Amino acid sequence: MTRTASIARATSETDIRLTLALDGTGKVEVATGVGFFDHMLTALARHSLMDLTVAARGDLHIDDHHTVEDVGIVLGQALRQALGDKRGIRRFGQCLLPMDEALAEAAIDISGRPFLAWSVPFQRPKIGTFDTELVEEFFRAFAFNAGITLHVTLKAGTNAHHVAEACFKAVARALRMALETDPRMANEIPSTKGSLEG
Ligand SMILES: [Mn+2]
Repeated sequence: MTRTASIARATSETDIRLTLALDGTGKVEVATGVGFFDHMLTALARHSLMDLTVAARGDLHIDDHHTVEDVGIVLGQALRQALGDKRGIRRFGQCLLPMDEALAEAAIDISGRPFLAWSVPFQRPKIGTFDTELVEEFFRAFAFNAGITLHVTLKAGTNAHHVAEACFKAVARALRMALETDPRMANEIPSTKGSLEG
């Protein structure tokens, strides 16, 4: 069984095509028109070892908001689809990730219950032209559409580029752990309820 998904989504604000393979090698091809966001999606794929392609055309003449949020929606939908009934996965994952002065912690439960606990203060509103508040928007859209519980907490950090990047890498590493199959649980759904459908 291959854990992959391919989704196309078009609205009046964005047009997104995305493919995802959970058991990949971190192969990435992303073009969203938002440079810093491409940099973050690349980090997310590389460090989760998911293969990811994203081609997005959004209403960037307004700002980056719709594009970033909608890629989060589609990536979440793709993750949910690729996971199927979640048989055999580790389900939980966590990572404490340093990047120079920044230290970000991510904890994930592939629970079927969407939740985002976000505690990441940015000291600057912008990274280049990118609004730092969009990092939270992305992860909320991702968590809610994937149906996962996601906690991200910043332990230290002042440089906004480092803070954002540490968050993406921490989530990537936590995801990698949670998505992995557990040989001791090969055909089991890791829930006492017998379902992780939410
Ligand atoms: Mn960087």
